[in-house]
Amino acid sequence: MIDQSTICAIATSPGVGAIATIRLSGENAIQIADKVFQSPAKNKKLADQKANTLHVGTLREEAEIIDEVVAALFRTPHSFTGEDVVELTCHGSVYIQQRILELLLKNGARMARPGEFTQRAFLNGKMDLSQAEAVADLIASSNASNHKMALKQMRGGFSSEIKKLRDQLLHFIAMVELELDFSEEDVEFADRKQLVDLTEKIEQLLHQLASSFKLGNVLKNGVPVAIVGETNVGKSTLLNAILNEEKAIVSDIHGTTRDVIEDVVNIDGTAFRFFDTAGIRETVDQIENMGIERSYSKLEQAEIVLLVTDLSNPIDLIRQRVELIRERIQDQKLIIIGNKADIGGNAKIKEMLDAFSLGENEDLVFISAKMQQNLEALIELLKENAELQQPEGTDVIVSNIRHFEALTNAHLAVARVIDGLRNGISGDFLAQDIRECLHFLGEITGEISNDEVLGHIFKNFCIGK
Ligand SMILES: Nc1nc2c(ncn2[C@@H]2O[C@H](COP(=O)(O)OP(=O)(O)OP(=O)(O)O)[C@@H](O)[C@H]2O)c(=O)[nH]1
Ligand SMILES: [Mg+2]
Repeated sequence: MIDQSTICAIATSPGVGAIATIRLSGENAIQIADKVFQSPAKNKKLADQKANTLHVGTLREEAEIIDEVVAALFRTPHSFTGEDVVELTCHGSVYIQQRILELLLKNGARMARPGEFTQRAFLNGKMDLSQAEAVADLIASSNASNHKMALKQMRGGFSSEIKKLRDQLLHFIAMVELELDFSEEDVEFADRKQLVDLTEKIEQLLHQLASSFKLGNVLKNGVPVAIVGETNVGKSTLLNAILNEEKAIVSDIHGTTRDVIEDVVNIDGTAFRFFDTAGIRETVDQIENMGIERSYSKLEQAEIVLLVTDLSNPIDLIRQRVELIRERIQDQKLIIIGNKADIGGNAKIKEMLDAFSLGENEDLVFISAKMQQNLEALIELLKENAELQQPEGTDVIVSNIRHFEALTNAHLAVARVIDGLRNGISGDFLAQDIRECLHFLGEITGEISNDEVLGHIFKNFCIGK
């Protein structure tokens, strides 16, 4: 049952602004607005006005004028929530915003819960679940690429493909189930050849979508960059220099950083997530060893590894450290950094250039993290290596972990269907596998959902959205 009560909330960001918007949605939205809104033309009521119109007027509590406002009027079903909606745009003082909210509450509205406007939009069929989730992503988007991705998803790019597949499968399950009803007669309504073709097509698409998640995750959370190396080489100094703040503790004591420290930086529209890790060395300290384990696991999860070395160390030691990390690198980009160039001197740089022949996926750069020298060269390398490859075959990118899990489950189920078809399993088993596949696909768009899942999704919204 959809809650019909009229809800209200400040929809613009909290605090003082030039203007602010208060949203009112529900069965009595227009009547409630009429109780407090007065047009300069006496007797003009919002209730008598056409949809999608703007009206200037005052908001009053009894005789007192609270503010001059613009009321935007939307009527069901043509509004964001699908209900009657009035948006009151007032002057942005916090006092005015609060007074208007109180006034609306007094006149019969109630405060909206986080995400309740979007939840109603979903429940009223204005958007499917993956689109509703994209609204949250869109609001949270902090750089050009995840803005684009969220916008595309909100406009339905992602779910329309899923829906199409699901409809085709629904057609087949109806046929297969019909066969079961006529099981004595040994008929085949569902053309097995066509079913094989369809499921193989679905399998391929699900595979592509699921594999786009790696990219989607990067777009949403930033390109993961691990800063690793020996103790005291200047990893934390480098993190601070990139972030331009004293985020991590720096000291000349070996083993200063014990746990992973992370932060996101936006560089020319691409988000990078940096992980400063515990320095790697032989130690009997249990806590430090746990930290070192984490350093290795961050290295494995990263797309780009910054291996920091200290130019004031003997070249043999540096080489040994580099080899240690190289062994752990799989397909990550490795950028070897000769740090402390300010005290290492040119002779050491030359020595290091001679000592390393770089692999295809490797680079070498010399900097001084402390003096902030040549950081631009490092940033350039980061940018070059963050150019993301769009997975082939689909321009849709999955960025939501819930979708990824449902896609993976659907993928497993469709693989079982294909297997079953190849081995000629009986119709009832086939139907069961198809049902399962349908279930997981439906979870993504919200055709199959439960209150727990919905509650979880919408509670992450902010109030007013
Ligand atoms: N001269 C010079 N000193 C540096 C540079 N970068 C870092 N240092 C110094 O090196 C010491 C260690 O720096 P940290 O950033 O704490 O090193 P770390 O790699 O994070 O060390 P652990 O956390 O112990 O693994 C500090 O005294 C820094 O001031 C540099 O570019 N030049
Ligand atoms: Mg450190």
